[in-house]
Amino acid sequence: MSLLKLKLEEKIPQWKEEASNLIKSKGTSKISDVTVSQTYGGMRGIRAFVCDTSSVSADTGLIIRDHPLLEITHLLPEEVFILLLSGDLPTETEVADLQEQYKKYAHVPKYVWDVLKSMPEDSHPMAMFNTGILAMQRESVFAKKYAEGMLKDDYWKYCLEDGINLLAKLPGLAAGVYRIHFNKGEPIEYDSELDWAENFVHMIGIEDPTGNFKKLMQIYFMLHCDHEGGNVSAFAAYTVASALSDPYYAVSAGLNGLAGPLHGLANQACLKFVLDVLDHFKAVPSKEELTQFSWDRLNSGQVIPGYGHAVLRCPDPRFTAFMKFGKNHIHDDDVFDTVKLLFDVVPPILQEQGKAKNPWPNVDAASGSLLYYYGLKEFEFYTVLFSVSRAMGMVAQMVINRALGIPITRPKSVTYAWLKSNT
Ligand code: HAX
Repeated sequence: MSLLKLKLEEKIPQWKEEASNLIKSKGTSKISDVTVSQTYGGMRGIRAFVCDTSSVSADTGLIIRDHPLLEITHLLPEEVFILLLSGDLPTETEVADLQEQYKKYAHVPKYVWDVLKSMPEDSHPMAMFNTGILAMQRESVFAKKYAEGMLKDDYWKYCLEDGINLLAKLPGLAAGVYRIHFNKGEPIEYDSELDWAENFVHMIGIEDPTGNFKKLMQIYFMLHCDHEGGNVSAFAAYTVASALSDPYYAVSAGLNGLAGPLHGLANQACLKFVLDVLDHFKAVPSKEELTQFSWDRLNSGQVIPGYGHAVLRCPDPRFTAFMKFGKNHIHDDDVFDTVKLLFDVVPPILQEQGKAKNPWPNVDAASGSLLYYYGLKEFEFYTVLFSVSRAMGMVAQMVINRALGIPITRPKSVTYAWLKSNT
């Protein structure tokens, strides 16, 4: 049995007891009121369910299990997954144990490549990635055990088994999507000497003479891992998993949400915007030129990708971490220099325009420029990388929810007529 599973076996009874005591003592206490505007406004700000893996505060951003993100950016993705799930910073032995599990399950079955190769050439990499995940749904142990009549107390165990099995394959699946979609040759097999993120760099087949691309991918996969429970992808996965759809279905559902331009797809839009700027000016523009360019874009009714957020009201710490990486490793690069200039120019413009509640950059404003620098230039692919990482948060959340016995999601909708006569 994996060390992570053993650790959860110890912790889950305590988590269940805490939740049950809280429901007994404070079950009728109110934590939110709902206004008419919220019913028409994306349910923004309504406190309606629990997510313990991470939280996002308006002025700090992402906090993973009580650790503000900027204090733990050194963690490997494997370490952050254990932290998300268990609440503990892992020991070296626990990390090595998870890495062994990943190696055991890393091979992507050939039928997945056959399916992906048969898709039309203009299929989006996100559609291919999600198709790959759905094609593997037949591997779900959770679904098999459910059909055999597993006990409710065992749901989380098979959810975890599927989750680890799936996470193990995601770097390979992502790299394979890249190679097939962009005609880079056959998918490359996993190397058992490398860790999860290093393997992605190995399997995508892009040269990394300095080793810095591997470092970037370690931090990239770490930073995107989770963003509490109410964002589109996490909430979609939460809802689908609550129907006891297995992790393959539920992660895929979440990632279909991540594929939206207001959510994860913004990172491809963001780099495209930066490249459009460079294409327009044929060089890094002056501050005045970029200011005018940004106003023109806003005035034409388009958003500035990579800026704004539904919850944050400060520069996203994930952006800050990427900028730090870029400033340490990248010098004299037009794309990264434009990203830096945008950070000077865009917030005051959005403040002056007065529409966006948050004028600051989000996670997507810088990440693409770093990938581009290391040779991953096909920005249509970027959301797939976001997905590889975000699947960790989704899996962690669904394991905990099954452990706590969270029932099927079913909020109540109301009609316009009901609102008119009841408010
Ligand atoms: N550029 C221009 N206008 C913006 C803006 C931006 N970057 N951000 C917000 N606004 C506008 C909104 O479009 C909205 O305008 P309307 O009233 O005309 O509809 C107004 O400001 C109020 O919006 P808000 O309340 O501040 O923002 P929302 O919570 O509705 O939306 C978004 C949050 C992230 C979707 C939004 O800021 C946006 O579209 N940003 C650009 C796209 C982007 O970067 N998305 C990635 C977000 C991070 C993420 O989830 N990654 O996965």
